[in-house]
Amino acid sequence: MPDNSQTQARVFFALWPQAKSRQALHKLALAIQPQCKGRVMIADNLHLTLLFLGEVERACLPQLIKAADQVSAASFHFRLEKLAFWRHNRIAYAAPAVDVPSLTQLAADLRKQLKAAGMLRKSEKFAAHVTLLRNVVQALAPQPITPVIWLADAFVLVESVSTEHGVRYEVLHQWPLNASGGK
Ligand code: 2AM
Repeated sequence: MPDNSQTQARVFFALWPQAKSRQALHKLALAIQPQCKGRVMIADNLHLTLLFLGEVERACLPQLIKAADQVSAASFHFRLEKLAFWRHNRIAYAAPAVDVPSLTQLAADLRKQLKAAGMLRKSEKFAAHVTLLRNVVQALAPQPITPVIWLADAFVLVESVSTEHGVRYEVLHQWPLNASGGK
């Protein structure tokens, strides 16, 4: 495969958990691994994707950042309360048990701003989840978990860099979500 990494970056927007939530999620992943098998995500890589873009020209990153600058939202808390599995991509994930309007709105706003800037070709429907394990062998029944409280006080633009040791995520830009939601 040609190496386009000089000119292209594989990017996505996400929320990154704070230490306490990250540790709780990682602990959960380790606890279920013996039953479902699969590869436990590195704790530092745990995140919730708001919008996956895929490969973009590096030259377009400033434009992307400018578009996301238009998003304005207040910080909010939400709870991850269930563990579930997707068979199509063999992942185990944690997710909210009910829709979180602030989270759905944030993902929708980002999509809207990027679309308006002509930076979005197509994107999948937003499904709030945090991938805990990949290559799951045995999907378990969906189940409630001890709620993991997450404070969303910033969102980030992240580059997914492939290395010989696996994927590394590099934060390219961060947008704080302020207490009031104003700019
Ligand atoms: P996943 O964890 O459910 O695979 C970086 O790959 C992040 O972008 C992951 O959170 C991944 O979700 C998400 N993502 C969404 N759509 C993707 C796609 N088409 N290819 C790769 N990752 C995607």
